[in-house]
Amino acid sequence: MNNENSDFIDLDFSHIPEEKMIENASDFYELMNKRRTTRHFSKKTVPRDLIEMAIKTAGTAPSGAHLQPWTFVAISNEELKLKIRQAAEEEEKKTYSERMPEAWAELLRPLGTDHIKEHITDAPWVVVVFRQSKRLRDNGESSPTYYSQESCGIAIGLFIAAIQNMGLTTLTHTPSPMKFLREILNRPEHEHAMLLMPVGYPAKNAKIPNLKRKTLDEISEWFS
Ligand code: IYR
Repeated sequence: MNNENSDFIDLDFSHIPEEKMIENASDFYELMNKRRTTRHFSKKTVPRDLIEMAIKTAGTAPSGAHLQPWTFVAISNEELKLKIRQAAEEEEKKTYSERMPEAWAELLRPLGTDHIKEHITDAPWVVVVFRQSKRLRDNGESSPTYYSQESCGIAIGLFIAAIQNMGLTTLTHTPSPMKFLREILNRPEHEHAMLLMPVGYPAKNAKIPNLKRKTLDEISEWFS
């Protein structure tokens, strides 16, 4: 291994007995299998500390060349949430009524989605993830980042798991196109909004579509 230019330290790794691994794995699966996406959020407030922990957890994700090409923007300000909702609904109205081909629309009908985005103003927090397509060097010039889509995707997965683990819920909303988020949230040109996640408690009578997940057999192939 070429580590001439590197600073290496010992890996801190705890070995767990196999029975305990199985128990942990099963508990974690049960927790994640309970996760569902609801569009119905309560207005009950959530302490900022919890959102900070979820963002810190997301920030532990591996990333291309360890560039950590993400910015998480957390919003609880009511006026700003309303501004974002109005801009998202304006775009989504065009998407649902004009831009969405029938092959796409037919899949969304059973999920009950539409251009009305109450969750953006109902949820106490909205977290917008920006992907950094470039990095700014110390000399002020910019260079590319690598695998930023993959890196941000992994970080978002960890964020969702952290939210589930702390007993809250979130929704992965993709208003399209989402350029308006960069403008409203005042982010630089090289940052691209990837996903908007309302975070909070589900509403009392929150509903979800009656969906089934694919089985292990359906999602895997094995060569052993
Ligand atoms: N971006 C829209 C439409 C939408 C697209 C897919 I694919 C979904 O699974 C759900 C919604 C929206 O967020 O409503």
